[in-house]
Amino acid sequence: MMLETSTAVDPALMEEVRTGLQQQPKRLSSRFFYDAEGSRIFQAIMHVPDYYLTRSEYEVLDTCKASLLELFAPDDRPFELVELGAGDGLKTKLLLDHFSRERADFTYVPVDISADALDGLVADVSQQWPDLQLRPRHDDYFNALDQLSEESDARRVVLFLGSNVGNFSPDEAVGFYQQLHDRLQPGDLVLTGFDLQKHPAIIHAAYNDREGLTRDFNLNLLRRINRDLNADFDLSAFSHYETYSPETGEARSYLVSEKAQTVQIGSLDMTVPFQYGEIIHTEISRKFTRHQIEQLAERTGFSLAGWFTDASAYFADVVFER
Ligand code: AVI
Repeated sequence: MMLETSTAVDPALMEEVRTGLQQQPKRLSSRFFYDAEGSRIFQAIMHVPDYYLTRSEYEVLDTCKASLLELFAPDDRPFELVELGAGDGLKTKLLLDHFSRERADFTYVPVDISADALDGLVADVSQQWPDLQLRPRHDDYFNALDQLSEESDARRVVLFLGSNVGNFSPDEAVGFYQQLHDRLQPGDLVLTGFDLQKHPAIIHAAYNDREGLTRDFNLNLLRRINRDLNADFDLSAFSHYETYSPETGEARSYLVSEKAQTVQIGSLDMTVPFQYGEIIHTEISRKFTRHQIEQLAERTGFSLAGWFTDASAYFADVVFER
């Protein structure tokens, strides 16, 4: 996930709203969930009991941190730990803490397009581990990787945690790993957090939490559009609706119009009609089988170098080798 906290209007958001609300069915990408308020709600979601993903991945990393270090640094070779997305604190810190205690020779390179998210993380990490080598990159993921390859020949270990890969369509996921493959050297590694397919009721509950935080997270997208694009969405006239299909492994989030209504988007000079019950599709959160993960590695030129799960096998952290 890339966090955005700037208040300037994002031209990509304008384009997304202009095109997405003219499509049938209407759609808006979950990429735009993460303004300052959306990022705050997502941090809270990670702690609600129904949202098992963060807890499960924490368990995986905690139980497997020693094996991960052996994979990352055989013979104590130096490595660069490049984290895509500035990290959500606890999970990354668990690894930084273990690697530092073991005196591993590594540089931590958090990459994010949000300067705010990066600054917060850097302040925090340098306070907790003053001796850690830290090289933050305020950049797009792939630009940052391009530059890294020109700067050093240490082994790169790329972290892409939190099931962020689940928010890609299957084609986007293949494109993402192909781009990583192009930028890495033979022997470099990628550690990805994948949410696994499991009892559908458990997955469904994670996106319909009893606290209603996922609903607030989804509706916040309309609040953002009201603020950034001078629109007049009535948030009380839209509801959160979630489906999970155990056949496709896709959890899908929608906003549903609770009445026939018309919304004005001032900055785009646009009027958007909604029928009663009409949807805006906002997010896909894909859940994977081991076979699908193996196929993804194979199709994008990686081999599977490590497979780690929690005791319930809800979540897998998987190491691909270039
Ligand atoms: C960031 N991403 C992996 C989360 C997910 O589970 O798809 C975002 C989220 N959406 C609803 N709850 C959390």
